[in-house]
Amino acid sequence: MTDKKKTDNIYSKAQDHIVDFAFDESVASVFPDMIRRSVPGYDTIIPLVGLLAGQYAQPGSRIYDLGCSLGAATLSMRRRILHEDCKIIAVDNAEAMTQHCHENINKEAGLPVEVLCEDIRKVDIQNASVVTLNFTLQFIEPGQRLDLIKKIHNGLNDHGALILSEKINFTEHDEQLFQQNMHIAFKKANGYSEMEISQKRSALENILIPDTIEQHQQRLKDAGFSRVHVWFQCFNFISLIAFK
Ligand code: GEK
Repeated sequence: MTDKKKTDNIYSKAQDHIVDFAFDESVASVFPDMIRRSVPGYDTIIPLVGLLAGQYAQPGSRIYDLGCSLGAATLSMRRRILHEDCKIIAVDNAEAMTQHCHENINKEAGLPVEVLCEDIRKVDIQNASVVTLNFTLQFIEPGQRLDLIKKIHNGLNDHGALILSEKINFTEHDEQLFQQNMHIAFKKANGYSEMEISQKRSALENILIPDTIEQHQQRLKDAGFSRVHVWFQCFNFISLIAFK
């Protein structure tokens, strides 16, 4: 069972070789602590994703949470969607994540939720009114991102919404430096040491590849979305909503 109080100290000891970050059991078991202390605004974004989903969910449709991890966004959306004939599909390709996600979903009642341990690039999307990619697209190979966004666009009903949260880069050097430094300050203020921050940065280097806001906006337009709004930003973390 996921212990919400379990502290992330994965990178607290010096490591000879930093292996690429993996979403395994050691990460899944400390994930709520890790993401809250690492992603500025995460604790605000989660309930607001539920609020947005409640606003845009259409009766009789499907709601997708792609890269669901332990199901935080799924649970938040389930609490806010009032159409009883909606169904949520929560997908993650890390088995450790989906196992904990199942347990979390079963702890409370609500709309039916199907948890799939699958690659989101392979999952079939149809009759969707809301699709959430909450800090997941950044882990997809950059060359494959447009195809995934196009697939989501195709699977959305008219006026359906994609909620896309990401870590971002900035084109302007001084802004990049400022936002990056504030992110590091945020992690230090949350108790991570210099060594933990730098070892985690090395482990994520080839795995988490941020785009700029402009790249996201362009890609969403290229995939066919008609309107794109930035609804949240905290340092180098943003969330967008795009409408079909
Ligand atoms: C939250 N949304 O708490 N297919 C399926 N899942 C994937 C893939 C893929 N190709 N690539 C990565 N993942 C969550 C947080 S975490 C963000 C999302 C973070 C999954 C991966 O296994 C992990 O669980 C998730 O995407 C990213 O709102 O760790 O910074």
